[in-house]
Amino acid sequence: MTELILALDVTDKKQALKIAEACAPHLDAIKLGYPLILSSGLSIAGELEELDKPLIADFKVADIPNTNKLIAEQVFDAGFSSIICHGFIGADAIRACVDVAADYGGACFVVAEMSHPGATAFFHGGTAEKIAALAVECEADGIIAPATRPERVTILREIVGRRKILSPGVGAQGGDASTVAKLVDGIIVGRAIYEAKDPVTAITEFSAARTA
Ligand code: O7E
Repeated sequence: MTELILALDVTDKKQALKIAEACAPHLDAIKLGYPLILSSGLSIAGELEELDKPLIADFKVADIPNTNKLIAEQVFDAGFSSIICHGFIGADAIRACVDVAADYGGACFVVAEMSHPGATAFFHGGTAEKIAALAVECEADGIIAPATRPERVTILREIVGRRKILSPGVGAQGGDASTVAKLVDGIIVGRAIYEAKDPVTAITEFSAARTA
């Protein structure tokens, strides 16, 4: 079954913890990124650990290998089980994240193509395909590919084979959950869940789409 991952981009810590607690039983993982971590601190990961759900650190790491290594160590020390890095940074910088993830028994996902309209300016024309191939070469656990462009996910799937594809862009950005769920290993949903009047009901709808 395709995993359902909540993008917890809520900047009020209390609100974030409340939503996470209500939603956790219906989720496969929770993704935290700059919005919540900059407002609440990295220690929010420790507070979410008791929900017993894998935590994905979405810092889209994109620095030199040594800096990436230092960032990844902080992330895994804080209790995350996965890290996301950009792919355009090249093999050595990706490997720095992959290696730290492996040392901690965690996972590293590489952004191959982004979901927003402006992403086509740089990711199209062969770049996303190159990044996907690089992710495989670097033995990353998987890639990030856009739910807003299922036809691109299909192309990237041919490159990464059985490696995982996690896909953001469902809901608020227009991606259709049932279409993309057939193509990927995990859909990432943010606003359509955390801004819903009843987030748990919203999750139920996305869960149903996964099996449709
Ligand atoms: O549009 P939403 O509210 O459903 O949120 C989508 C989340 O996925 C949000 O955290 C955003 O930063 C992230 N995301 C994209 O929307 N598009 C991308 O191309 C990549 C990501 C992302 O999460 O990258 C790493 C997984």
